[in-house]
Amino acid sequence: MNKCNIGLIGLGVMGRSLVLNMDSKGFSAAVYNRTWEITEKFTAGLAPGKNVKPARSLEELVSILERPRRIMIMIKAGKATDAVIGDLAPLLHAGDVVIDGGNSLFTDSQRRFHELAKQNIHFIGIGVSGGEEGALKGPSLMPGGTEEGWKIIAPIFTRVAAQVGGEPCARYLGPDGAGHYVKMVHNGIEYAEMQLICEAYDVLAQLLGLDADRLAEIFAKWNEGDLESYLIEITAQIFRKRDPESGQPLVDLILDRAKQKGTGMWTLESANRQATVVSTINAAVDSRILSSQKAARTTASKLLPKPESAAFAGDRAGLVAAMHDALYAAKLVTHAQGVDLLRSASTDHGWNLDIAGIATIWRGGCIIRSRLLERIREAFESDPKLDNLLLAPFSRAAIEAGQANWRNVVATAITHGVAIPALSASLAYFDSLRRERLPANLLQAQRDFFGAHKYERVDRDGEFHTDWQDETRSTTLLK
Ligand code: NBP
Repeated sequence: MNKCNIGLIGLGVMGRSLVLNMDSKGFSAAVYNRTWEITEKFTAGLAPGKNVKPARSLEELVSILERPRRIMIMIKAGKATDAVIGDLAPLLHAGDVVIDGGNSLFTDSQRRFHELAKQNIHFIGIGVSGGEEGALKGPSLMPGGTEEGWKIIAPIFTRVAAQVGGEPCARYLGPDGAGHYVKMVHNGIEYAEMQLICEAYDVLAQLLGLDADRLAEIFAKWNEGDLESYLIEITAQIFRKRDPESGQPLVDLILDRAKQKGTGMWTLESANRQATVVSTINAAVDSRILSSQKAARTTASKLLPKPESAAFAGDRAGLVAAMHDALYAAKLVTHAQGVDLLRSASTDHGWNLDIAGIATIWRGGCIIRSRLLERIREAFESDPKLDNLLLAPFSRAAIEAGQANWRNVVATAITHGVAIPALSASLAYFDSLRRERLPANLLQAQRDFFGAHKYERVDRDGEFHTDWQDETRSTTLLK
């Protein structure tokens, strides 16, 4: 019997789609699922000619794979993945490759990488983005782990991935948890971009009273320009969808309570540890949390005072155009913060992440794919040491052209009491970054006042402490 090119464990929606994708590219797959009936049903339902073989046990799966074995685990992240790796590892040989495609925490991937290395088994933690359709037709793949392991699986995964401009949206990113880290930051950016779009919708709907049909037109138009992206495109489609029973726009009937699975929160936790600012992503996570507190909001909506401003009486078309520029500027800030986080983690973990390469594999297949990523790739290819994405010539030109509109949108929304946490956080980041001097001088004085934490001065070297309450005693130079 011919042995299969790859084994896949876990036949949820992602596992099934990836197997079909691999088969369509000419790779044979052996599949195993904890619940046999699911494996049986999946393989029995396949069209004739598909090169997919069912396995009833991990032992059987391992026995029908060519060597070195490539085995992809596509199940619930966390303990379930550890349990499967624990059962699988004793069945493998040195040189085999274990690939975890779940949404695993990067520190779990680091641990698994080192544990499997003791057995000379290659571990690849691969971030998979694009949902069910991406998995089926071509996802963005973010692999990290042993470089040798990647070379063994690359012939399959570079074919399975989305292709943009003849290049696969899959490339080796770095050792141990690098792939899952990049996927985590991808998801953080995804959170921020979704929130920014929701804020644009809210401002246009609340202040201009635009209905779903008009919003669909605006988003579709935006998708033809600099804002072109998967998320803007699907947003236009969402506005067009009608509830079949009532005929109303379906979006208007959806409860305003958002859920999250945790990757946004992981991004914030990591950013905190890295002392990196991801304020737009932070605002997006906060917004989901606040949205989930529906009962508290319902009570507060009846009790808290509203702003006194009258209905919006400004230039309606101007506000729509301004929102375009505000969204683009905030999108730049979101990516600048994401890049910053990737770089600081890369330095700390020794991953040597290539930002232009990451932008390249995010251009297709994934949820944050957008026209902007091509610009980001170009910017970091021409200047790999670029300090901050906002300093790239194209970013500066875009913000120069759009900053009045960005400010106008933020000011208008705030005056009228429409919350725009991500749009305003991104502007605050920009306004802080571009200031040589921030009010942290006063902050240092406060810290020194109550905690003798010392401060530095602008006019001389050293660290100083002042007795702020005693007029007779002056500043002390401490070292
Ligand atoms: P699910 O996350 O819903 O997981 C379903 C699979 O996990 C089934 O095969 C199930 O087996 C298996 N499983 C579970 Br649950 N607990 C297990 C255990 N203790 N031991 C062995 N198998 C176990 O599937 P999915 O939506 O296809 O996602 C798979 C992975 O891909 C997840 O980590 C997910 O976060 C990630 N991901 C998902 C998407 C997406 O859009 N859905 C995108 C990118 C990444 P059973 O059939 O026996 O219950």
